[in-house]
Amino acid sequence: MWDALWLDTRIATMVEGAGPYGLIEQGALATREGRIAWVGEAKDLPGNPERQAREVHRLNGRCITPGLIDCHTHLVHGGDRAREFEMRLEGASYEELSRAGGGILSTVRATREADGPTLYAGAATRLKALMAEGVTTVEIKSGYGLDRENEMKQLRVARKLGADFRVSVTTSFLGAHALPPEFSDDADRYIDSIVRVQLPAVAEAGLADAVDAFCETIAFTPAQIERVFKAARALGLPVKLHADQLSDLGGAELAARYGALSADHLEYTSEAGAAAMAKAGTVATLLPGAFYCLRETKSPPVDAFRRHGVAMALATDCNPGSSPVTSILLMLSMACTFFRLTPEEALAGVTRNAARALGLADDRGTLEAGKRADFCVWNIEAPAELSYRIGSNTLGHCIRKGRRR
Ligand code: DI6
Ligand code: FE
Repeated sequence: MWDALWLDTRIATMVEGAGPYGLIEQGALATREGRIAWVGEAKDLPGNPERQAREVHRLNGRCITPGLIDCHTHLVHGGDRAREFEMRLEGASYEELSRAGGGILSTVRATREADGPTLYAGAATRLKALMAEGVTTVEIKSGYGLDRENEMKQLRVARKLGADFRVSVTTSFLGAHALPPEFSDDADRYIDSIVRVQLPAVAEAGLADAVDAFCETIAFTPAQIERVFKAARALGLPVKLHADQLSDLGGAELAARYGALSADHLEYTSEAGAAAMAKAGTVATLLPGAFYCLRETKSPPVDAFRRHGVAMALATDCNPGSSPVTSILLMLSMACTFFRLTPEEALAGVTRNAARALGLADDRGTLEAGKRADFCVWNIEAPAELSYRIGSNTLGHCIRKGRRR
């Protein structure tokens, strides 16, 4: 006996190689104990639906997709950067503001000043906005504390959000995000503190599921990041990288060399970088919100990713500086319009490939028997509408671990 069965629905399973969207036109999906027990054509159901499940839901042809996964956010942070937004409109560049001690460091000041409950309240508001559009799994980075105590404060808030809300939270330790002022220009000494002090404490407390870093002229060099990645590897933690966002420092190649789950941004990634990522199975996470806010004109090399077979994920990069975005659906639209992704690629980017970018592909990201019963019921008839519409939230409701949220 199944716990519940959904009928009269078009199911975008997003299973790779199963045709466009892995679509099942007259679909049926059954759950048991929080997992998908059966999914397929309704006509192939093994018996009378009403006798097979305790509850039967008929959806009138509405679409089901996997629960959406936002695989790159900086959701937990203090303050905002609305003033910086005004300054950028008056002509200052993101890099200039950063070099003048604004940018990431202004959020570091605000995050250090904020206590846990304050950080929690701000992040909870943003999390609810993501959940309202069908997000069932979200990654949250640290990176605005930049010392042991404050990085751990951010990560604890992220864990608490995952415990309190009906959403799965994965965390990434991003100590190598910016150089904090107390290390005045001695980046190598700061990297020492990451590998000797911050990372061991974070790992010991079980606060990080992955380790991330920012490889950029305004952040850290590949050599510095290698030290962080080696330390992560020694602790058994997978790595990710903010790579090639503003310039090509070989970030994609660096991420690939360390078998990174994902390399993110990638506007300036070369063909060789794409090839290296393909070989390593590193996912390309595209962040159209940051591209849009920084008025970037160089698109990530989507054609090269396709040719080499690099899986592409999409995320909000929700952060107070370069991407104050809390709409995952808007990212689908922007990825199609700015980067020329197909609506199918865009949806794969927030489901199957986002799961891969978090190392969760065995458990989530597609609708298949055995995977977690996280899915969305949409008030749409065709999955392309998720990318096509702008500013309309067509979510009907969301099922997480088999239960309506
Ligand atoms: N790239 C980003 O998009 C965020 N961090 C990073 O390395 C932006 C962070 C910020 O501006 O606060
Ligand atoms: Fe980011």
